[in-house]
Amino acid sequence: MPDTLRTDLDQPALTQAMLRHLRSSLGKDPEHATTYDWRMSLALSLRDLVVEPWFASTRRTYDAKGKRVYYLSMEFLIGRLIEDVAINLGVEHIAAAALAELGQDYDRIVADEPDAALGNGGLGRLAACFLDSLSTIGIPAYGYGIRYEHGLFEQHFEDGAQVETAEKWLAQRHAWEFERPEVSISIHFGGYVSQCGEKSVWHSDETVLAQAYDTPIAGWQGKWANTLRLWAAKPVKLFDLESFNRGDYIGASRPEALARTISRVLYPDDTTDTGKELRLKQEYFFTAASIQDLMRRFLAEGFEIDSLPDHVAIQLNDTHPAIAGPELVRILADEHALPMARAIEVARKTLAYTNHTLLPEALERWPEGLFARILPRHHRIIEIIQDAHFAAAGTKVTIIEHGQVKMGELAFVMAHKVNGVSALHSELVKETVFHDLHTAYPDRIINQTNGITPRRWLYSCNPALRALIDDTIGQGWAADLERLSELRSSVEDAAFREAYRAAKRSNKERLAEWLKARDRITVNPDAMFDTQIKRIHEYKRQLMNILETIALWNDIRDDPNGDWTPRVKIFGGKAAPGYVMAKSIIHLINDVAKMLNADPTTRDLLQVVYPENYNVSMAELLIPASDLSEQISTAGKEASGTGNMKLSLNGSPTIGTLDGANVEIRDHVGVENFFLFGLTARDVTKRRSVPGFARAAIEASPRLARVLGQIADGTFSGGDSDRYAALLHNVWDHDYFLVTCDFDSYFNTQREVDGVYRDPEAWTRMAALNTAGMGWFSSDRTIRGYASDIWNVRPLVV
Ligand code: Z15
Repeated sequence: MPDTLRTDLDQPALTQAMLRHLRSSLGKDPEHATTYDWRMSLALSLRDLVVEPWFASTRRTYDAKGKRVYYLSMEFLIGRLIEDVAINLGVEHIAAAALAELGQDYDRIVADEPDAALGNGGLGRLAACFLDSLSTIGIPAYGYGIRYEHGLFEQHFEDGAQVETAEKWLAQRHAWEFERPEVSISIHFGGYVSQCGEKSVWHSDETVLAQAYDTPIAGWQGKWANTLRLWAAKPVKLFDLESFNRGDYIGASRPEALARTISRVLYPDDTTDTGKELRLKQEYFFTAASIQDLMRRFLAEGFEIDSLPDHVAIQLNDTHPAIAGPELVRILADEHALPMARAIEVARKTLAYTNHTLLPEALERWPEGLFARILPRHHRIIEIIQDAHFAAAGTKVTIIEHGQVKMGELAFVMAHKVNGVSALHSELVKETVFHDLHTAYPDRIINQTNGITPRRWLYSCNPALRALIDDTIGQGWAADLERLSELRSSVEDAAFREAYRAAKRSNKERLAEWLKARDRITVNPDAMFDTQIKRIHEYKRQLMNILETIALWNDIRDDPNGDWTPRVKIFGGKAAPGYVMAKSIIHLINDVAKMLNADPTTRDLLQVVYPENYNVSMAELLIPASDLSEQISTAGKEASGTGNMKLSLNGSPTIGTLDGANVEIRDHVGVENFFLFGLTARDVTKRRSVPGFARAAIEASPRLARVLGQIADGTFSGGDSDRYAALLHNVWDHDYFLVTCDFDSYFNTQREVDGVYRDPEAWTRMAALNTAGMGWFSSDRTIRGYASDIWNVRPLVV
């Protein structure tokens, strides 16, 4: 049996496979098939191609007795898969031709697939990029997460305000997964712990089943495939017949509804913690299921229990699965009779933790009472872990304090390595959130700068640039992205620059057509497309961007015949439904858009576009079409950013602060190809301690003062001077994220951007040097770093 992809697949074979699936899996004949039917036939046919390399990878791991990596994440923001799988298997042209032969349009079929939106933003998308790289490099790995029935909510605008509706990707069959009814694991909650001699016994009072659904994840050229295993919550008892017979029909289905609630919906908060009981249950549910599952696999291979860290590496994606520490200790000590101290040591050698934020509101803390009620045995084990940590490190850093269980501290103490996600962030982790723990364990914190998969974020989403790169440096760069540096020597070639511009231009036209068709918005592809796409958060400062937009509008109106550089300001992103300030910023952007886009004197020079429901698929369209990348967070607040990498790679120079991975991007693309502005992380801390800093900055900036005055007097809200009162109060009297202090520097740097953009040759050089300099930011490099510095695993394919 071949253990890599069959390359002999031709178009007739794929056509036959699709017709077969249409009949036998969809129950349709071609005459009555809908777009959905064709899309499912294609997806199922492609899935068939992954099964062979998938089995082969499992066999090879088993034969090599290789170490496996388990990536535990509450979020996997996958997006669509048809194009991704077709490209990884090298059959996209065959797929398009096969559909054409069947009278179907490939692009329409691809676009019919709903996004798998099982994540909020950067953290979830990073997990998806990591899955792609793990399979590309050939590291035996499982992604473990939750099969949410509803992914991230859909965003609509009503009179400019965000409203949310439930997402329903599972209203249709999910083509890529295999249901595993036989993999059904009991997860316990509540109850009490009794002592039976030395032994502690947990008597729970609630049980739900975790049922596995597997999606194969094929890497580049299908040489390897790993598994994404997502857990769905099911009831132990499907239906209460007794209640039904009594005539209580709703009561009869109550156990089912209750159990299923655990995997019902993704919490829509990104970098904030709501401290909800159901969230704790979700975290324990998927973590416990994953650990039981991997322990079963480990024990089935007949290894000694002590050798767990030689065969298993568990990576915790943020603190959400931090309960893995006490759960693993519980299994080792209570179920396998390891002495407690030894259990803690073995667990620690197996576990590692990635920190993704310094924002205090993201670091999870549970009220101790709630925690002990839901997980009584784990509560006790955490006390034991804490005592062992006190004894070993002689520190005062607690895990349980002031009636709270601190999950960040727990994750840190139970991990043999803790990593930050950019060079700056990792240093700040040492200096701030984990300062004392770092002093106690000075070798524990390391850095692994984030990366992005070049397959989805260039090769697939930007075919125009892909073709130019192929023509210029040949193929092979998609799995060896540092080769993009070979483009540097072509940047002085006028014909190359002409072709680079043409590729960007075609992407901008593609976006313009999409905006026209979907939202009836007309944009001019000659204007600069200036893009800020990310979750809406005060620290990311979309507010500063829209304030700068208003200031520019004022300047243009004051001098309509000046030498202006036409711009389209593009915004994309969702706010957490409970995040009032972020929703107010969305409303303001939409209000400003309405005003500016209707102004006949300025609308050809400055336009604001905010398409609703930004998601992975929209990103794949916006990023290749963008000219300028907005990465303007308050220095010290964005742990890394990964959209910054996607935009730069696709030829959008950055206007940005020295924050997160911006610092390293600037080093790689060259400081002259990056528009730097603003306070540094150290300046920020200093400035905050100056009383009245915001008021002072506003009074020193007539431009900013004017803009704030216009918002206050209702210029953008139809005369309603109340609408933004809270937002304005915040800017004048609080401004924690220093929008006021960075405003002038940002405005002036934007005018520098205008100047360079007016010189197409200079701009193209800069854009192309961004592409050429970004090779290091492949998530393949990141995963190699984790493999050597944290997991101690080696790839099984070369
Ligand atoms: C999230 O998307 C990120 C951090 C978090 O703690 C949570 Cl809960 C969600 C983001 C960071 O904000 C971003 O800077 C980083 O690039 C991304 O994680 C991946 O590391």
